[in-house]
Amino acid sequence: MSEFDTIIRGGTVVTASDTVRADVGIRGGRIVAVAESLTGGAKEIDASGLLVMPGGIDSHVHLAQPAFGGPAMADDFESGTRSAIAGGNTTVLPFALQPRGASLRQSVMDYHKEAEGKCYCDYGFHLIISDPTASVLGQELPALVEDGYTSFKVFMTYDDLVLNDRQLLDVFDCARGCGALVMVHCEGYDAIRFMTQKLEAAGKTAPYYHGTSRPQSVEREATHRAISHAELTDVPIMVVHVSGREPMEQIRWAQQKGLKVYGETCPQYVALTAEDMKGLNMDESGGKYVCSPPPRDHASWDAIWEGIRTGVFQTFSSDHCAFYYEGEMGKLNPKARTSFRWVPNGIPGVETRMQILFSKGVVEGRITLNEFVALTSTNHAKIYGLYPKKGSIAPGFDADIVLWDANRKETITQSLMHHAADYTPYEGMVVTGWPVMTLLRGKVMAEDRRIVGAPGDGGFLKRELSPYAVPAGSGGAMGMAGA
Ligand code: DUC
Ligand code: ZN
Ligand code: ZN
Repeated sequence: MSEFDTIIRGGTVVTASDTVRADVGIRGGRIVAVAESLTGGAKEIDASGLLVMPGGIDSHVHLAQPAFGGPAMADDFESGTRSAIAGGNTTVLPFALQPRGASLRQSVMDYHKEAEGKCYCDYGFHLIISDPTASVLGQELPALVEDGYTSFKVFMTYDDLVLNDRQLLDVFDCARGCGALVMVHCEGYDAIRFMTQKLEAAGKTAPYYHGTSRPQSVEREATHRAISHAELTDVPIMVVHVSGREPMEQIRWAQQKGLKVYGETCPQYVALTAEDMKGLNMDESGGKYVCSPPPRDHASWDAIWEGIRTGVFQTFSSDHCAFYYEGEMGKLNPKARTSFRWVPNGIPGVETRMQILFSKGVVEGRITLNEFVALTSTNHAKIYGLYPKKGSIAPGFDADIVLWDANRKETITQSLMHHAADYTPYEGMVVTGWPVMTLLRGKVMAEDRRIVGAPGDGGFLKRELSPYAVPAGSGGAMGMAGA
C-alpha cells in the first residue's frame, strides 16, 4: 500500500509565512507531509514551475439569496461554487438571510436545503440578521452560534435589512455575549434615501447616479458610527467591502486606538471606477457595474492599496453577488430602466478575485506572495473559525490546494467564466497569474478550466468561535470587562 494517496511534486509551496521548494504528501484528504522529496504516492501531480498555495477562501459571497432590492440572484449554490472552484477557491462563506418576521433557525435550514448536495467546494454560512427580536437575540442566535454559525452580518441600509442604532447595539451586545464576529455593511440609510430622492427629482436616474447617491462621506459616517457602537459595547467588528480612503481611514483610526476593528476590501475597489457605471452614453449598460458601496476612482484604488499594504485590511473577498444583465430577471429589468434605485446591487467576482489580486498586487509589486496567501486564504480561515483546518499547507490541514501558474497571461472574458451570470464586469482585463488545478480535500476538482469534480463534493463546515471575536476587554462604556 502506498504511503500517500497523492504527492504534489516539484512545486514551490507558498504559505502566509514561507516560500519553499517542497513536495506535498496527501492521505485521506489531508496534508500529511511537506518535505524536500517524498516518494510512495499512489498518484503524482507534477507541479514543477508552479506555485502550490492554500485554496482560496472567499469569506464574502452571496448565493441563492433574494435580491438586494430586485430580482433573484443568478448564482445558486451549484453555479456559484463551480465558479469558485474554477477560480482556485476551495471554501466559500455565503450568507443565510433572515427575512423580517421569519425565524432565523428556519432561514438557516432553508439555505441548507438549497446548498445540500450541490456544492463543488466547502461552505459555511454567515447569518444576516434583519429582525433582531427578543427571541432571536435571546435564544436563536446563541444556539446557532453554538451550532457553528459563528459570524453574523448586519446592514445599515436597504429597506428590508436596515437596522437602527438601537438594534445594531443589541446585536453587537448579543455577539459579545456569544463570542460571534459581526460583519457590518456601513452605508447610511437616510443619507442614501435623501440623495436618491434629490437625484430622481432632478431626472438623474441613470445607473451612474447610483454612485452619486452614496458617496464616500455616506460610507465614512456609517463606518464611524459602527465603530463607535462597537467601542461602546466592546465588541470586535469586521467592516466589509470598504471602497476608498475615507472609510479606510476610519478603520485605521480605530485600530490605532486599540479597538478590534477589522477591514475587508474587494477587487471592484482596485479594478473598477464610477466611470464604468456610465456605460455607453450614460445608458443602462452602466448597470452592469452597480454594486454597493459603489466603485470610486483611481485615488481610491491608491488608498485601498495603502490599506492593504499597511495591514488595515485583513481580507480580500469578492463580495460575489451575481445578477443577470439581460432579461426580465436582469439588472436591465423594466423597473430598473426607470431609475438606478431599482438596479439590483451586486456583481459577479468569485472566479476572478485571486487573479486580480495576484496580478495587480504580486506581479505589479505591491504585495508579497505570502501576503497574497494571507489576504486570499489564511486570514479568512483565522478570522472565521476555520483555522487550523483550512488556510495553510502543513501537516494536519485539509488538502485544499491550488496550483498556480504565476506567469500565465489571460484576458478575463465571459466565455472563460463558470458562473451563471451572462457577463463579467472584468471583461477585457488582462491578468498575469492563473489557477491551473484546484484540489478539494485531496480530490482534483478543476483542471485547466475544466471542472472534473462533482456537485456534492463540497460539504458544510461547522465553524469554531473566532479568536478575533474575543472582546478587547475594556468592557465598553458599561465597564463590563470580564463580564
Ligand atoms: N452588500 C453586499 O454585501 N453585497 C452586495 C450588495 C450589498 O449591498
Ligand atoms: Zn454589504
Ligand atoms: Zn456582500
